[in-house]
Amino acid sequence: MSFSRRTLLKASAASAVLGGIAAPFVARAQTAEFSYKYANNLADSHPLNTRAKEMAAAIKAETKGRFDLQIFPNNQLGSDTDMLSQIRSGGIEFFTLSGLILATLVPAASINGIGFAFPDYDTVWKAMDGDLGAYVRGEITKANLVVMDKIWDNGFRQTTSSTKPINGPDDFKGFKIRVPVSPLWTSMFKAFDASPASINFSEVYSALQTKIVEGQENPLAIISTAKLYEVQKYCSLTNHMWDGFWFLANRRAWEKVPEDIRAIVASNINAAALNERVDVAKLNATLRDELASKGLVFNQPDVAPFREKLRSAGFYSEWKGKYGDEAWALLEKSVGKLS
Ligand code: X2X
Repeated sequence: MSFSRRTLLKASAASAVLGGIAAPFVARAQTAEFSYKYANNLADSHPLNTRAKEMAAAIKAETKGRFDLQIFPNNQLGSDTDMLSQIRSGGIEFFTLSGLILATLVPAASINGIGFAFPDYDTVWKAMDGDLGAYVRGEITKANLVVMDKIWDNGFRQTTSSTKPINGPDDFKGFKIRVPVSPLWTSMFKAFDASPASINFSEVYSALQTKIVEGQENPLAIISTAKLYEVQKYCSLTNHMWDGFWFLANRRAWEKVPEDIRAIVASNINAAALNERVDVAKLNATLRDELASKGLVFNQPDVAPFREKLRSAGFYSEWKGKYGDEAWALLEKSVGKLS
């Protein structure tokens, strides 16, 4: 037994004897009543993690130290695939995951990622804070996970490459592109006749560096914070989908927490999501110049031919069939007719 552990045991033995004098202070300084892990796949410098740190401090203060949220950024606890199984088993208590990847468990959760569906952020937040988001959260709840009300922003996704810019759908033909582990992503790039490879984000930098793939697609905030510009040459502003992170909790762990503390935790998480959305939108709007100065070559293709290619490949009708009429109607109510 180590010295410090022995000392601690002595202190707690003393606390049992002394009742309420000096020892309770020792006990409280050691551990919070709830020490919960929150894991994610993003760099420490991404606004999701900056806001999460702020949120964890607020939760600690408002619960008077009873709830300690420990953040594990940057795939420290494994890939998205690993973390999804850990949140289900209770190995981690909280996890933010793209709805498109969550769709490996909850098929409806990828619906916001349908290619070229959302024209802008106003439409995104109206849908995700409205009926469409409520529908998806209902499906997530049925899969026995807890999900917070507000989805966090990942952003509109752009395409990067080490070989060539993407000017139109034909440039995707045979293009070796990394996509996250998600049926919708694979289906969409197959519809472009690209050659998509499912790779967890934890492996993306090295997959690009070693040229296992030519390109990948992500919002500018990630291209910047994960330093993907170091291993990519071109950035084509394809804006091909909007992606967000659902803030998930393990149900058993969540239900163990008394309701008053749960309310504090949930309201701080949802408030942080709203702040993070502002940060990410700002970054995605301003990073182009900064990334260009680091050597990325930008182009802005017309999106109409990409959309037409997806339509003629049967992409929209295929996915309408998969999601079903109810979900598809909610999507089209927000974004207009797609198929
Ligand atoms: O894996 C990705 O590309 C990322 C970081 O954007 C997601 O989590 C979907």
